[in-house]
Parts: sequence; structure tokens; C-alpha cells
Amino acid sequence: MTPMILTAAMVGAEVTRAQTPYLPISPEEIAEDAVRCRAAGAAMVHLHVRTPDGRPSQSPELFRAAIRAIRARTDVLVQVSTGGAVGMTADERCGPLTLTGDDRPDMATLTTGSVNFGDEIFANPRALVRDIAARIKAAGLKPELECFDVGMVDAARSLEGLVSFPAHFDFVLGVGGALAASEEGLDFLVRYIPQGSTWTCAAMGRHQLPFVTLAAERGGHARVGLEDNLYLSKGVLAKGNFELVAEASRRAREKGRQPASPDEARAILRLG
Ligand code: KMH
Ligand code: ZN
Repeated sequence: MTPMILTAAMVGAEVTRAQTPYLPISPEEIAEDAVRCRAAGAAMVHLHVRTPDGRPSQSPELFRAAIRAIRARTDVLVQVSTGGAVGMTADERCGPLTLTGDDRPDMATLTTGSVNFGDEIFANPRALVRDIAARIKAAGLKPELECFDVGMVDAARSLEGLVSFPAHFDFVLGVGGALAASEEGLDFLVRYIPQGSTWTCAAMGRHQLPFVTLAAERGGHARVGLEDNLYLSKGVLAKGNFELVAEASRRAREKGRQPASPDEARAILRLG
């Protein structure tokens, strides 16, 4: 069976220290948790960064500091967010794509359409999506196509030329106002993406860990972490991203899937 790529969405843009004291914010905290995530079975981290006082930022300098701190201690792959936080401009969102040389990320996310995001709107008009897709391509990176709803798969297909197919998708399920986290929804999406594409599943909140099991059974990959879920079990905060990765690894193995190493993830995702 194909090894299962576990991605740790470690920081996000929305979670606060008031919600969980275990959210890593400084480069050192992010690196420390990343080392533990790698030991627990993560092949990749999905990275957002924060200012020292915890505000979301897409500053290249802050990304550089976090990426250097991570790479000084572990070989985990680094996938940067181009989603940032609701309301950011395209230039802000693309900050981490400007990093080059040893600071260049391994991958970048690309959300392919606009979507309700709780009570806010995560705005991704088509021109903006094409702009970010072009910048990801120019940076020589492979995008992870983030689909919060079914139509976003169609929107992704329309990026032919800016995105190579078969591609890699991330099904983001259970965001308030978007596609719910349901087994039927997942099954539909798996059938619906272009043949030969790879996929990962990021389910929100209490759905996060059960969807690792569903993804493992279906030959997919999974994303866990504090960006999407704070709890290891009902009422029990995860004491770091690594605890969620460890539980995801256990679930993967239970279904006969070994957590992929970064090298295996590179090969599965056909990263350059
Ligand atoms: N923070 C969300 C508004 C991504 O990382 O590419 C967008 C997001 C998507 O997290
Ligand atoms: Zn994100």
C-alpha cells in the first residue's frame, strides 16, 4: 500500500493562544513542534506564521525565520500558505513565494474559489486565483489545490496551463458555510478529481481524526493540526501538533498504511 502522507497544519491564521496555550507562534516554538511532528510521522508541515504578538502575517521575513528554524532541525517538507487570513491582498498572501535558495518552500497552497468561512468570506475571485497560480508556477512550486466545496474542483480544472494535471488536491471539509465533512462528500470528491491526481483530506474540528481513518481506507493522505482542530478527544486539548500527528499515524497504521517519510512524500507528490 502507498505510504500515507501526514501533513501538520501547525499554526493557521485564526486560532488564538486564548483558545489553546499549545499553539506554536515563534520560529523556535514552530521548529520544536515540527521536530516532534516529524518524529510522530508527519512528512510535511502546512505553514502560516504570526507576528510576535500572535497576529497572522504573510511576511517573507517571518516565513524565512520559521523555515530556517525548521530546516535547522528537521527534514520535514514545508508547504507555505498562500491563503493567509481573510482580507489579505494578493501581494500579502504571496509573501512566502518570494523566498529563494535554501529558504524556498517545498510546496504552496492554492485555494481555487471563494467560500463562506464561518461568518466571513474567504474571497478568491477567479482573476486572483489565476494570479496566485501564476506566481506559484513562476516560483517553480507545485500547488496543493485547496477545495472547500465541490465547485472548487471544477475551478481547479479551469486552471489548466497554470497548473499541471494530474494534480494534488486538498479536500477541506467542515468549514462553516462550506461543504460538510461527510463520508458521501469525500467519496464524491475522490471520484470527481482528474484521474491520476493525488489527494489529502483536512477535516475540521471533531471530524479531523475520523477523516484520517477514512482517507487511509481510500488510499488518500491526510492533514491534521491545530489550524483545523484543537482537541485530541472530546474536551482534551492536544498538547501540540505532534499529539494529533501521533494519533493520525496510529490510525494510518491501523488501516495498513505506513506514514510516509519526506522523501516518500516527494516521490508520491512528484515534487521537483
Ligand atoms: N486562513 C484561511 C482564510 C491556506 O492556508 O491556503 C485560509 C487558509 C488557506 O488557511
Ligand atoms: Zn492554512
